[in-house]
Amino acid sequence: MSNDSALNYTVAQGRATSFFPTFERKDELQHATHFCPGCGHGVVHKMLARAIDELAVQDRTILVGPVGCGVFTYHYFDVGNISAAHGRASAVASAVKRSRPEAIVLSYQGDGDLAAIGAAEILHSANRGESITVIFINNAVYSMTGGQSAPTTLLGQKSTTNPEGRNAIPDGYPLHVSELLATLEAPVYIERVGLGDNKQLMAAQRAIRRGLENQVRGLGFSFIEVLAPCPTIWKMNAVEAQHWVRDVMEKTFPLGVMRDKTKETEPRPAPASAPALDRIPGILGVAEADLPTGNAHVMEQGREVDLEVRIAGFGGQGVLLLGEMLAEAGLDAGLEVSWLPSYGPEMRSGTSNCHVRISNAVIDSPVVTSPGVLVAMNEPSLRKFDRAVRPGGWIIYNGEEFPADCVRDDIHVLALPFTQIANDLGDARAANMVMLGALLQISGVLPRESVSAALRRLIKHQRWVDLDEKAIAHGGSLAAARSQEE
Ligand SMILES: Cc1ncc(C[n+]2csc(CCOP(=O)(O)OP(=O)(O)O)c2C)c(N)n1
Repeated sequence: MSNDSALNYTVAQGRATSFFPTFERKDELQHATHFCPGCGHGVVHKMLARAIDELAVQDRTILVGPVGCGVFTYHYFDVGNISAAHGRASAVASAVKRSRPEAIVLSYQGDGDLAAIGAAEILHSANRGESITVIFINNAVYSMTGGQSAPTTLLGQKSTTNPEGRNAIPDGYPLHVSELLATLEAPVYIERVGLGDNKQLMAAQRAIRRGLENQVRGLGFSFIEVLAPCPTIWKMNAVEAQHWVRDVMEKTFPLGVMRDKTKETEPRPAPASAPALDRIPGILGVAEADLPTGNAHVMEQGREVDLEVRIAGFGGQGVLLLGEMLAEAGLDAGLEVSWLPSYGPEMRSGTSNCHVRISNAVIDSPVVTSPGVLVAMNEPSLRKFDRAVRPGGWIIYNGEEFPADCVRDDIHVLALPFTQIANDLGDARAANMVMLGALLQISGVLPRESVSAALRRLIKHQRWVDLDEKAIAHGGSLAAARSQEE
């Protein structure tokens, strides 16, 4: 190990402590990373790990990883790891930093992730001056998906989506993210570095360390853009790709410090903690009694409630409203609830489903994988989810006949032509409410008053309120009759 005080960095041999000793992704690859030879990600990973070690912040570092070739940060860094949805890493990092001000929070992102789908997130995170450190890997392409154009693709550079090369008209110019962010007032430190030769590598290590150091000092937003080789997609060998960074990329993206306010910036105060719940009516300027979720019909104490429901059907059948009604009624009853909608891509007639949980304990996850009750509004939805229903559970199915190959002997089934029944009551569109009535009867967890209150809150037209009340009551009696048959 040697120490060069003039450059103020340490050349360390061996594995950084903040790397895991092995990569647990594939048995035969414990000794190797998933990166291609010469990939800039691997180099930056090493620099980042070294900076974390040198600043002794491994125990309090939280790394938010991207979608892209950098997606596996959690396989390598022995720190707190979070995977963000594509483009959202800086927004996730902002939230993490606000709730854990003592943590060193890093957002690690590629140019597709940060400059394309995540352009809004990075712009606003920077503009808010969030006290996070962003490492931006600019390799001028979408690598993970096979080399499509990125916002940073150079003029003339070929890609799978632009085989003749990028043209300013109609493709626009390479996006200079560092320069763009440097027009904002809040960022404290912005630097673009490269991995094009040894001199650049040393400057990159220094910049990454500074980015972290700024956060250790409690300063605001730090951003380090790294021009990084991607030999595989660029169709070069590792040495050619490194030289391309230095000789070609750098001409479009000049290296250097674009912003340095670290000397004159005071540490940012930690964010105020969220107000106590009992202060919220005062802040909103309303009397507690007027709050919309008044828990008006609180269930009797001590009764265990744990209802997990999956509701599925075509868009337009009122699947989401059924779930919302259930959750709203649960809220009214003073219970913990979650409602998680899942839409198909089509506006109408696509599939749609939602997850609802109602419990008197805190809900850990809104995802319902093994429902106690499945409400299937059509056959495809039944076939999609029937096997997931837990033993002893119920399927409420909208159909005259329950398909023979879906029959199970460890669950209960209520199969009725609910659309026809609703039509006879006045409108086929109330089928969801007839099914809700059956579900309420079967589960028996929610007071009638809570259901009425939810109905009145969610449905605006009196004609529908009246019809839905009738439909819910009718669904309840159909289910009660079915239970007596059992
Ligand atoms: C919402 C969403 N859209 C698109 C994709 C497909 N996708 C995966 S990675 C990627 C681009 C990654 O490019 P970049 O951020 O430059 O990272 P690199 O692989 O080059 O390191 C895309 C478009 C996705 N996973 N999710």
